[in-house]
Amino acid sequence: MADEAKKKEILEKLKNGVIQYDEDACKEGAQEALDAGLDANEAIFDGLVAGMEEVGRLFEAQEYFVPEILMCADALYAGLDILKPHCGQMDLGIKGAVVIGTVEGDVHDIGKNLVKMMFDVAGFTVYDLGRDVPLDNFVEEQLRTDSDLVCLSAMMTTSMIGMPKVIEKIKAKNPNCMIMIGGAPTSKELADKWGADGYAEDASNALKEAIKMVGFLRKLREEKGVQKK
Ligand code: B12
Repeated sequence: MADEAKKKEILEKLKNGVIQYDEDACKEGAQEALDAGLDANEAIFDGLVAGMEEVGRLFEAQEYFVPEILMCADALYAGLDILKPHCGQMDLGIKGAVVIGTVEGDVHDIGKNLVKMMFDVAGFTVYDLGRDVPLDNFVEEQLRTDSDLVCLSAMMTTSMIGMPKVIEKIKAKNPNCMIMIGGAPTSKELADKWGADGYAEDASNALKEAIKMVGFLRKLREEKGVQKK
């Protein structure tokens, strides 16, 4: 385990690597984190993601524009590629199947990919539709895979309005599947209003929520004596 000063230095390197869109610094920082025995999850969220939070502030202050942010995202992904395989598997007792994607009109996928990563780490089966996903594809993929959950991500107020449409269609076709939404403009209030079964503000809470939801579904199926396909 890294000492506190070394740990702080590595997390700063990862954070600044994203802010300064320096892919090499992110790759180096990621490798240093692993070599120093830092928890990969911590390096991702307290290093790389903390950097992207600052990038968001720079964008709002109009100091950064889309080209810079694209390079920041590339730098984040360069570090993530190295750290992700080292996020230890967890056995939390429940493993579900999830369809996940970012809704139509929205290409933001960093948050969605972090949520997916948490599901992978917990041993869930994940069907990732990617980003800018046509709304009907969520419905079709849920029916094809008979997944327990569908997770919808949106990062823009203009794209999140697709969510209630998907929720309505899935509920009409398969009321036995649960839907969770997330992404910066969404909220628990919107989830309730749109008839989603869950909401989480970040990736680790998304996993906690998902485990509760899958547990609930399993219990319900047992009570009704329903077999999953
Ligand atoms: C990176 C970024 C981009 C990158 C995306 C790269 C990529 N591969 O994702 C690029 C440059 C492509 C981009 C483009 C645009 N962007 Co942009 N972008 C951002 C930025 C700076 C960071 C987003 C991010 O990755 N955050 C880090 C991750 C880790 O956080 P997160 O996404 O919130 O995810 C966490 C939670 O929300 C949650 N979560 C996420 N999904 C889900 C799903 C479920 C089911 C659950 C439970 C939880 C969950 O868990 C995640 C991890 O903990 C934000 C600013 C901000 N403050 O958010 C703007 C922002 C989202 N973008 C914005 C805009 C306007 C645009 C553009 C229209 C700009 C333009 N003029 O072209 C385009 C849109 C293109 C499109 N059609 O989608 C606005 C949206 C405003 C709004 N409210 O509608 C923001 C908020 C900036 C701003 N303040 O104006 N952007």
